[in-house]
Amino acid sequence: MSEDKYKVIFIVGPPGVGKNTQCDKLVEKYKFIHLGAGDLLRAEAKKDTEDGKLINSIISQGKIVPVKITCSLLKKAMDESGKKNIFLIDGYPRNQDNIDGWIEVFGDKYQLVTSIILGCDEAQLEKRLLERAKSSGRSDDKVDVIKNRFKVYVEQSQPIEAKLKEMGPFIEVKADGTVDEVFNKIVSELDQKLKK
Ligand code: UP5
Ligand code: MG
Repeated sequence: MSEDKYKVIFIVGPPGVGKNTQCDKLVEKYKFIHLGAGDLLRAEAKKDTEDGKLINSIISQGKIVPVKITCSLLKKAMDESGKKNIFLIDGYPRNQDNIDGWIEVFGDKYQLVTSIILGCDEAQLEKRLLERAKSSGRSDDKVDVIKNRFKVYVEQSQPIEAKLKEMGPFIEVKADGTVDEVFNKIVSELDQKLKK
């Protein structure tokens, strides 16, 4: 692995599939640096700035924020934390624009260790999100916005999973078991990728 490159794992999948949940466990085990694209955007949305207002409005409709904003937040967070370990980037990329913007910013200065692609059927995910909605306080955890997030996932995010598979190694896991079952499946494949 070249030391001057950003080492990256992308973890993607539909709303509620367990990206944050699995990232918490992966960080505990491997000490990766977790960067949730949605978390960074939600933090930025709290600011009383033009970008903040735009992000707020886009997230509350379940649409995708322009890549310039998301990618610069990711790059800033990566540079602030140094290249001490692999960056676990959660919920990004989610459309072709996100991939193009990433390549524009990072060019050949990154190494894609692997993508982790999670999947699960919508009915189960909707149940999880509606349960979480009772306490999450997220503006997008509402029935109609959840439906739009799924629609955006199917129309824009799912199609670019094929691109991720072309960009580097990948792990594909059906995330419909318990949290630990899903984690164990990821770990068994991830350990192989990290050995290479
Ligand atoms: N849970 C988790 N795993 C479980 C399991 N195996 N069995 C049973 N329950 C399980 O989990 C969701 C809920 O399910 C939790 O209550 C959990 O306990 C339970 P979580 O780990 O939070 O799932 P996650 O996949 O992280 O779901 P999230 O809702 O965060 O996914 P989204 O992709 O919708 O959200 P994200 O924060 O990534 O993005 C939000 C919005 O930001 C997007 O809609 C978009 O508007 C914007 N955005 C961009 O525009 N660009 C980006 O690059 C990123 C985000
Ligand atoms: Mg999440």
